[in-house]
Formats: sequence, structure tokens, C-alpha cells
Amino acid sequence: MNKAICILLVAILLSNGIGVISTADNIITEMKKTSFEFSTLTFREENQQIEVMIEGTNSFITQPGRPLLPSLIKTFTFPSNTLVKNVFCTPENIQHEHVFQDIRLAPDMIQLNSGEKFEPISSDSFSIFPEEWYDVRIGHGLIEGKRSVIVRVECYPVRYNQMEKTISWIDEINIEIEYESDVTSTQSEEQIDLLIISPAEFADELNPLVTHKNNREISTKLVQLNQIYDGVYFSVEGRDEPEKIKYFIKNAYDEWGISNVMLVGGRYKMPSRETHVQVSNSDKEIFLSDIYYADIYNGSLEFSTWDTNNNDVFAEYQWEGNTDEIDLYPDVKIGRVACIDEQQVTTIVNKIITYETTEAFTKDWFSNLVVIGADTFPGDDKGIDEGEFVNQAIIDVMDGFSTDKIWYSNGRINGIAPTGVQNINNGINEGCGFLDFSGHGAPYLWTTYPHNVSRQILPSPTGSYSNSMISNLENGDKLPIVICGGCSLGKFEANSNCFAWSFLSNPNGGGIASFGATGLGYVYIGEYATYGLVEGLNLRIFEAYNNGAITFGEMWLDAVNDYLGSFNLNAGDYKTLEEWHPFGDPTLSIAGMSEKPLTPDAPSGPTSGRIGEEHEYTAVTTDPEEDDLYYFFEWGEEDNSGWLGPYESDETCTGSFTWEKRGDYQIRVKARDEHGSVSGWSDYLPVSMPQYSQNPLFYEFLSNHPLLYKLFTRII
Ligand SMILES: [Ca+2]
Ligand SMILES: [Ca+2]
Ligand SMILES: [Ca+2]
Ligand SMILES: [Ca+2]
Repeated sequence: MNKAICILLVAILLSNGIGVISTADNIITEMKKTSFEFSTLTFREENQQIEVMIEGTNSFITQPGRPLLPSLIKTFTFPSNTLVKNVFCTPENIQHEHVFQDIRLAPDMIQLNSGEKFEPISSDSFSIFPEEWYDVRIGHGLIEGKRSVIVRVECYPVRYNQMEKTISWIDEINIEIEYESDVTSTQSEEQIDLLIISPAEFADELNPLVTHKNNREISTKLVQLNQIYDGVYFSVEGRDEPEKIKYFIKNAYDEWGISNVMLVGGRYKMPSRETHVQVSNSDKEIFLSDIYYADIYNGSLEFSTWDTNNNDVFAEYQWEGNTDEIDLYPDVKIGRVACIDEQQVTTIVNKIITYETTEAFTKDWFSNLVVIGADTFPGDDKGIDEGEFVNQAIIDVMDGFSTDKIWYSNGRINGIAPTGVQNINNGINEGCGFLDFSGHGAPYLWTTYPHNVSRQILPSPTGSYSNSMISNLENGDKLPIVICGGCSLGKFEANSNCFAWSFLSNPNGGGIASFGATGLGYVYIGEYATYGLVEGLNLRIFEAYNNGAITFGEMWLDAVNDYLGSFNLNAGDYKTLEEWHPFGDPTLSIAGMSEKPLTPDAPSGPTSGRIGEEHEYTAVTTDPEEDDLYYFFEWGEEDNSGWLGPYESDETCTGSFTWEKRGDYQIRVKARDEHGSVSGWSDYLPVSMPQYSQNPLFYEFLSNHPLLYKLFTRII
């Protein structure tokens, strides 16, 4: 795909008005009017197919087997007590144009496990696509910390008539949202921030966590499952255990004002909801979704049962022809610690308490990022190594992090000494704030392919990274948040120490929190790898951190909200969002409130010199709050200064290094404040440790005598 069209184009806001229509006692009916303009329809030809683009859009329609057409997704939020009555969308100035070639289809959606292409369930023919100019969904969720009613409008300014080979397009769409606000209704005062739900047997092990959270001014309440079923706090509603728990969460949301829920217990200790997304004829997998417990309300301000057709089959999507209406917008942040026994509860409680009391995010190791990937799908058209491609997209988001790339292209995932497994262990044991796996999985292992080789043999020497390796990690308190990219790595029902959970259950190290799929995953391949589905959501998790999420739960919630606001939704998107489980404490503190230091200029110092001699470089920057600063110089690809400091804001830091090998080096610097906030990387300063002598007269002499120069460079 042409890179330019991936850039989100800002739609032109022509007008934005709110008018009061009528008032009846405490109910006010209002109208919000907005319009968006589209212009400059263009066609790009590739391989005898055309791709249609139009300015003013920010996404694409990604329905398998259907044309890839541009779309504009807009999300409007209203206070939680708003009732949306009507949404009117009016396309303006419809025009038609004949096209002489086929329109390129949406990228293939590939099942990670089998590598199989999605086969559309419905028949392959269509007359006009899409059928309408727009799609409107109304939901209820938690947006930027506020309980909100959400109107999600997806506009399709270009439609394709396959029979007549014409496209129709509009240059404007008007959106009018009619809604009622109940000005007298009030939200409950927030009393409890974190609700912990656990079986009775884990309660005493959890008490230290409750005390710790309350001491940190995160008001926390532990409720046991039997108290929910016995109606100790609220009257009991619900047809089965998961629904009783969900009603309890709804009541706690209404009465106690909770915004975080932590579920304690694995498959047999803490009930889970089975969901039914039929992605294709070959994928009728039933998988678990804790998002069920987080998505409490729908856009009509009603309890969201996830079974709107009342057939006791939950979360159906094209399941034997049935679909339950689900808004998917979480109303609380959620996380599960899938403990199978008291020992595991004590382990995770101790890890969370230590992580937070030591403020892990202020430590030197935290700004390390370890990424692991290779060629997820050998044989795509452009020979892209999707794992490395996704890893790189994450590195680009995590500006300021020092990266350890365990890749095929740099020989580190397939090495002999050290092996790929050793490189992964070393990367984790040295300490990193985040760890990203991008490839394939099963509940007990992660694996991937070498470039264009269709045998899963990485990492070397075992061909996989397994749960038992994770259980043996000894990284102590240097605990990463782990993103497990691949199928079924979070399938805790199949393996009570599944890959994603085994990072948390390790008492001597491992990880502090993780994300992983409870079922088969879907991705786009090649250059589309980050354009939605599993890897698209992963990338958004990192973006959420970079955009200021300060808890683990916010990382997940912001990523889900961003995903819903960015992508056209097909069965694969539903499955991705429902299966992508956060494992850990949703209130886990992962960043301070501090503003990061300004990005420093490139280091200053000599741009050439001799090997074996020490060279000095300086850097300086400003912290907006005048916090003390630490500096980190990268002396090329392999060496760095470690963190130097503390220095006062605006005080110059000097770092020095002695290169031992001749060559050209790119050096750069970043700064971190005392609260752990890291600046972006500076620009590079190129430094040359040249082949020839540094005596300028000698160099001038040589450059005037090319033959001698050649001879000289050959000698040294
Ligand atoms: Ca149903
Ligand atoms: Ca919702
Ligand atoms: Ca590939
Ligand atoms: Ca600061």
C-alpha cells in the first residue's frame, strides 16, 4: 500500500453546532450538527487493479473478498446520561464515474495458526458495495476516564457497483445527532476504584494487596464469589454464574462507582464467558472473553447481556447465522490474574507490591524494550518479515526506549552461540519495561519462521520458546509487561500455566502483566501487518503507553477504544477484541505523572578521531518541571553509556567513549527525569573513526594523490 494513504487525513469540519430543540421539565432534546467534506478522488494502479482514494478519509473498509474502499470513522462522545434518539446522515452531491479495471480487494485476513486465508461465509457476489453511505453504532464506554455515550459513525464516501463497473462518490456528508439529556440525573460519587473478585480460598492471600492499594489511595474492595452468589451486597440477578458476576459488577459500577475490576483465579476458580464468533467455515472455535465483564452497558443505557437474541448462546457473531448486538466498548478496565492456587496468589501479590513500591518505571532497566520476531508468513508477495516489521513499528512508537532486537535479519534469533533462546533469556534477565513477541503460538509455546523458510524452527536451538523456559527465568524484580503476539498464548482454559500467564506466575522473575489471545488469532500479512487484527491491536497498546496511559488497565482500554475508532469491523476484528486478554492488575502503576524532558539536540563533540583514544561528548536539555535528569548516550549500534546522572535541568552532561574498531558510527542521546519519564531520541551525530590518519596535512596530501591513497587504505 502506498504509504501516503496510510496517513490519517483530517476531515474538514465545516460546521459544528448544537441547537436546543425542546425542553420538557428536566429532559432537554438537543441536536448536534456536523459535516465532513471529501475531495480529490484519485486512482492508483498496481498489477492491473486500482485502488481508490479520496481526501477527507481516515480508514478503509476491510471486509474480506470485498473492494478496499476508503472510509471516514468519527466518534462522538456525550455524557453518560444522554439518550441518543436519532442519527441522520445525509450524503451530498452524488457523482458517478466509470472504472475500467477491477478494484483492489481488501487485504487477506490470515489465521495465524494454519496460515489459511479467510473464506467468506456469505456468497461472493455483490451488486453495490457497501450497501449504504454510512454505518452508525451507538455504544457506552469509558472514554478518557469519563463514562460516555458514544456515537460511532463510519462514512463510506465511495461505493462500487460491480455489475455496471461504476463508482459513486459524494463530496460531503451531513451528520445530525438528536439526543436527550437528563439534566437532573447524577452519577454516584466514586467510592471504590478497584473491585477485586476472587474465590473465598484466595481472600487471605489477597488482603496484603487490598491494604497496599488503599495505602496508595486506590480505594479497593475485595468481594468473594460466594458473597456475590449469596446476595451479601446486592440482590442476585443472572441466569448463570458469569451473568451473576456481571450483574454484580454492574451494581458495583452504579452504586460504588468502580472503574477497575481484577478477577482472581484460573478457569476452574473464576467463571468465564464462552463466546461464539464464527470467523469462517473452518473457524468455529468457542473461546473465553473477560471483556464480557468489562462491557457492562450498551448505547441505550441498558445492561449488555451479550445475548440480545436470548438463545443462551453468548456473543454470537455470524454464529450459525445469528449475531448478538455488542458494542464492545469497555465500561471498566479489567484484568485477570489466572491463579490456580494460593501460592500463585501470593506470588503475584508480592510482585505487584514490589513493582509499585519501588516505582519500577523509574529504574534504569525500564526504558529497555526487547522485541522478538522473524518471518511470520514466509512467501508473501514482497518478502516482508512480518514479525520484524511489527517489532519495528513498535520501536518507532516507543521513541526513547533502548531496543534489543532478537531477529532473523540480525542473526540473533537463529544464533548458535549464543542461541536464540539464550538471547531472549539474556534480554529479559538484563531487564526491560516491555517485551514483545510477534509470531505464532499455542498455549504452551511461541514460535516463528526464518525468512522465506516454511518450517517453524525459531528461536534456535529448540524451535520454540516455551512455558518451562519462562518458569525458569530469574530476572528478579526487573519485570516487563509482555505482549504475546500469536495464537492461543493466553488460552488459560487449555493450559493452567499458559504462555501469557506463566510470566506472572514465576516467583523469581518473568513478567508483571501480559496480553495474550484466548483463541486462534488473525492477522494481515506483508505490509498490511499492522493494519488491524492482532498486531494492529498490539501496536495500539504501545501507542496507548506512549500517549500517556499510566496504568496497565489504561493501556488496554485506550488501545481498544482507539481500535474501535480506527478500523472497519469484520468478524476477525470482533474475535481479536474479544480474545485479547489482559493478564494482571488493571490499576498497576506503569508510569509517573511527570512530563518528559524535551528531546535533546544531537550530542556535541568531535565528529572524527582515532580508535583507542577517549572522546568526550556533551548533551543538555530541559525538564518542564525542572526535575533532575539522567542522560544515555548510544555510541553506535552496540555500545552505550548507561544512564549518567543525576544532573540538574539545563546542566550539561558529559559522556566519553573509546572506540576500539575503525568505522563510521551514529551516536545519539536521550534524557530521563527522576520520575522515569524519558525524552525522545536526539538526532544522530555521525562520527568517523577513519581508516586513514587524522593528520590533516597528511590527509590533504593523500587526497591529492589518489593512487597513493588507494595503496594506503589497502595497507591499513
Ligand atoms: Ca445469543
Ligand atoms: Ca459498553
Ligand atoms: Ca512474510
Ligand atoms: Ca518531568
